[in-house]
Amino acid sequence: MKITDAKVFVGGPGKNYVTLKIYTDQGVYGLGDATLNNRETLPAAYLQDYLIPNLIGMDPRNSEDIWQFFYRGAYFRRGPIAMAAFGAIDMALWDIKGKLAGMPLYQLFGGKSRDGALVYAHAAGADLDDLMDSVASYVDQGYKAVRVQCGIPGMPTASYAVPEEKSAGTDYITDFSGIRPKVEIWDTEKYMRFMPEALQKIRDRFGPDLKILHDVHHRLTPREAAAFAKAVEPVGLFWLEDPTPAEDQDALNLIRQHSTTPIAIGEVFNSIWECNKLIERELIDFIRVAVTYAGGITHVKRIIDLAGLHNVRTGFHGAPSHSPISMAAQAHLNAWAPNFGIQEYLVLGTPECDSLFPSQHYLRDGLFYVSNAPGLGVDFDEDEVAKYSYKPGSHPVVRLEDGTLWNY
Ligand code: KDG
Ligand code: MG
Repeated sequence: MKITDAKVFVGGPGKNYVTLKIYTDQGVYGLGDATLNNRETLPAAYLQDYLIPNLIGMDPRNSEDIWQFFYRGAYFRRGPIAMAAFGAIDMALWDIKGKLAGMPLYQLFGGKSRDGALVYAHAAGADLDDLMDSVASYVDQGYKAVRVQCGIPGMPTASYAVPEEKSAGTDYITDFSGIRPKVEIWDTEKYMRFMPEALQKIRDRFGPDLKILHDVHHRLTPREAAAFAKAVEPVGLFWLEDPTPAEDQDALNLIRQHSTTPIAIGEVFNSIWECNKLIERELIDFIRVAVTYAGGITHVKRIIDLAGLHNVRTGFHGAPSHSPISMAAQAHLNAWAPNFGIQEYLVLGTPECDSLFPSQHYLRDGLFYVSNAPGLGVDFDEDEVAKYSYKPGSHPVVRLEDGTLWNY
């Protein structure tokens, strides 16, 4: 069996999804997602210029050897661009494998450990009242877990993932007005004074059963993060995400020494070599990698198994920049993984998105149910994608009030 061709498509409704389609001499094809938010053209070029010419003629069933060939063969290894490109190839090869076997992927991993997988939604508000309304709307829809982000009184601009105006919903991150970023102003003291109390008010209003998550988005120093994690202990968070920037992994020691608040990290990690210390030293409770830019199913499965040895559960990244293809790959892993924790999930199911990526996966009462179709269980309409084109966008940058550049 041989790979005869592969094509990359960039575009989608409100997102620059990077979709890879691998064709074979037996008519079976596979789909992969290489979307790297606001840098989408780079994994697309890596696939087109370097990987696809090598892929043609290979036996698609040898997904392990193909992964090793690209990873070891690149010499300059890792990084989000390369790992997203390898990730897309790997997903597509697993999709082909499942279709050849006539089985959904979770069966090839070892079968289902659960029917529905717990997901969390994103609630956000320009102020606390606005956030309460947003949380209430998700609770009414049946969500059991909600991430909460709130505008901070006195902060000169909106902060991470928070709308600038009340009732504007989640102001989601990418600014499509061009590649020059907007500037957000950050003030740690104002955040530290306001946020623990706001989280407690959310707990008081919604009761003990709602799983509440919060993303610090790398904004605190180790000492501040330790103090914050300790201050929010009475709230009983499901997790506190990215309290400090991930480069300094020893920072986590200080947080652990001072608090038992569960910690989730990993959405900016691209390989097992970036998270093995955190996992083996049991400095985190949830690993947040994504199958897209952590090298696909083959590599993320290794991370899941390592995490399982150390009581670390999964909480894969699922920001809306991931297409339904990588969300399907994660859904199969979530159905199988014995150490599954939760899945970040933003409803992608607009009519436009469903027409581009038809599937039978569904969400009910805050749980995600994976399709039983062979392979990933999601398709891709080449005629639909022709309606969209690439739109340059950017994440904001963050500065302190004196102008110092800070972590987005
Ligand atoms: O592109 C960046 C986003 O994916 C990231 O900011 C989202 O932190 C994020 C999250 O937890 O979803
Ligand atoms: Mg995050």
